[in-house]
Amino acid sequence: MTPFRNPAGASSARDPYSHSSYRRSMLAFLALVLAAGAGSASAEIRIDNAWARATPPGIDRGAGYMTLHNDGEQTRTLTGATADWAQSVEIHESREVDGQMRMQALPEGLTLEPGATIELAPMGLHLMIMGMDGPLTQGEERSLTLEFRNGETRKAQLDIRAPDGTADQHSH
Ligand SMILES: [Cu+2]
Repeated sequence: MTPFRNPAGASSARDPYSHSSYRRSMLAFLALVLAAGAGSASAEIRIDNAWARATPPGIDRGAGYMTLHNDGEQTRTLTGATADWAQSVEIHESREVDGQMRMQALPEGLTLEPGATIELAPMGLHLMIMGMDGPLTQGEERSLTLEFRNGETRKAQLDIRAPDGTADQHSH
């Protein structure tokens, strides 16, 4: 006879729980969608021809080279890299100043506009790898994790080539 006697009480006992549970599952779903979105977005950065020169014993620095393509529609900024076999990795640029090659860090990172291709190569842009735990040996592969400003990361496999790099450099 009085089914609606206390509708507010009944609903307040039940709704907050089911509502928050719904919200929680929606948030979890959204998090999954966002995570999947970030994953596919990172595939828009393409890495080709990643390599480094072999290094002599006793030298704890090396330089990583590669070609980066931004196949996506958003600007990406490479801010640096990490490796579990080195203390730090910085983005550097070599340039000739008064007849001498000088290296300069690029703390602002390296910006890749949509559609851009940037080549990191000897005598120019490179990843300066510092505090290596041992020499780079020809024929091995070393993994670097590239870091982008939006939080994305990409793995690059450096192909370790002959110390003089001649096998891979064409004169030009
Ligand atoms: Cu350098």
